[in-house]
Amino acid sequence: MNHNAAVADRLEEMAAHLEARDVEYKPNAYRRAADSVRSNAVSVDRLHAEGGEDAIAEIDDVGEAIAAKTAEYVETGTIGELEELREGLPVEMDALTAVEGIGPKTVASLYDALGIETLDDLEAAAEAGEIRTVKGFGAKTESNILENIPFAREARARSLLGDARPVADRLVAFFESHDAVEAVETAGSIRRWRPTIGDVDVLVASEAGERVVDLFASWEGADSVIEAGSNKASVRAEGERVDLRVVVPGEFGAALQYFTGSKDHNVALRNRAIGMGLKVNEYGVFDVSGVDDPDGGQRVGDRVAGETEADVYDAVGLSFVPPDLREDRGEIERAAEDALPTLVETADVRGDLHLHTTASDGSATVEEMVEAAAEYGHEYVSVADHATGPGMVGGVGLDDDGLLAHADAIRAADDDASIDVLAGVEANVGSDGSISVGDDVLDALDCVVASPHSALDGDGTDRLVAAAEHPAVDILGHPTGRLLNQRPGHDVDIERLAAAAAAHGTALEINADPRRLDLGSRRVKAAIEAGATVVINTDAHGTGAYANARFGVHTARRGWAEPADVLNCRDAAGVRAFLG
Ligand code: DGT
Ligand code: CA
Ligand code: CA
Ligand code: ZN
Repeated sequence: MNHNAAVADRLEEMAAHLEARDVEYKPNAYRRAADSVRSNAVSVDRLHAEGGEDAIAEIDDVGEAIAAKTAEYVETGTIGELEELREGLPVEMDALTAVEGIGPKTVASLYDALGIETLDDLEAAAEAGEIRTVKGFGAKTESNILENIPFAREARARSLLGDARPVADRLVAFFESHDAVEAVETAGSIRRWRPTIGDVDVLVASEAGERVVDLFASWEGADSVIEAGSNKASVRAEGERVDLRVVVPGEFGAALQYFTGSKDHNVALRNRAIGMGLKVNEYGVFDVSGVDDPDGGQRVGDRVAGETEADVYDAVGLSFVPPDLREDRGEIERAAEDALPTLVETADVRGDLHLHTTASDGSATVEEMVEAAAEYGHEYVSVADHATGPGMVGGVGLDDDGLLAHADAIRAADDDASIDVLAGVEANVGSDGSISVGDDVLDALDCVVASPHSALDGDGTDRLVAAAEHPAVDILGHPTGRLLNQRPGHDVDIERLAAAAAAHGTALEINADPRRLDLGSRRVKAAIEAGATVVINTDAHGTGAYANARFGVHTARRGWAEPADVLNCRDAAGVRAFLG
């Protein structure tokens, strides 16, 4: 069993309940612990079995108290304190806080005043005009809530790539270690690295379908079996639905191509094949030019490909299309000309220009973050702690004097470090596009990230263009401000923004935090076509977060980015030249 996700979900729920009851500091500690537990490579179950609470407390950001609660969950399946909090506020916290504009404190107010426990309750109260009667709420808030409920409902049906991907990775590793399995690959949206995932698809090549299905059902990661047949099965694992299909090795390539999708990509591929007298399906590519009824069966005509995916693409006259590109955004035409981009890879990324430390809301010191970056393999980092300004709440963020003092500390750390350490900042972009840090301070820093943190609805183009044009701004951080499954963020005329960014030497961030992935891939593609440079930053708030770079890299790949389009694929000298 691996209960990391279950524990993380519960720690987050505890954070929300504590926040709802106005407890200070603890909520953030619980959230940081939740992040660390979720991404920890070793299961809390194994740590507990091998070393009890002490071993669990070795996880970053997990102190004694949280380790004890984690152990309690592993032993009993519940956390007593959470049960008490739930009794005091018996609401569907997750569902309600999924509505944009509703945080834990609002949930508590609405429960206390109107007894709202569920999304349905919330909707009914908003429709009946009851919410505006609660102190602190108005008609405008009420109509916003009503408007945002459908988005929240829809979002809850899909999980974040960052949550689903580790489950898929563990399952693939599990199958790789078994003799009955000749090959195993992810398929579907998880293989295409979509930012949200409906279900996790995994494909196995084997002559022994039933044995593989049995293995799957006995996998320690599986919490329950949803259905199981002779060559396919579905389980629930860490909250994700996982679909397995087993095919014979000779048809693995065709099946992998088919089940990777996307549907639109496959339709375009099949239509191209039909024009060539070929039929493509999950069993292979068939020459049906001499066949009277090509639809007369699944395996009609002469089979010309199917064992590998590359053969399938080759048979229809295409170069191999990386899964990230299979969204029917022009990749078939480009593959026909053998002119697909050479996509950026995780190994091409040489540094990170947006990370936080204990000087703002990070969980590690400058020295710890630098050491972890060096261990991860980075050649340089830029420390970009928050500046005060619009959107910074709870006293997070440094003022101008604080930033200058912090820059001195960062440069001192640079003197002792094996990698290049730049002194930076994450400044706030006001709703008018102004930057929340004095110009003289900006000029004294090596790398200025400017990000919007407030008023993130409506069209943000003017605001973002103004920030991109500011002479001291080097990077526009998480430009739209979207939070996946939570809020859509700004609309933006990406061509106009990209043109301004290109003209003023400002890079557009692909924020690799799996809750953001902002810019998203369509905008990345448009921005690059308009001549902009992008940068893949993790926005790390702890030492474990550098590994999130892969989510940003795949977002870049889905946006057709080559290494030359990505600022942090350059060496330190190249980056410094860009920063000017
Ligand atoms: P998801 O799970 O909603 O994030 O998205 P996918 O793309 O993983 O979709 P899923 O799990 O329903 O199916 C996996 C792949 O299998 C999909 O990308 C294409 C293929 N596929 C499944 N059902 C159909 C179908 O009815 N028609 C076609 N053309 N392809 C299908
Ligand atoms: Ca799927
Ligand atoms: Ca599926
Ligand atoms: Zn930010």
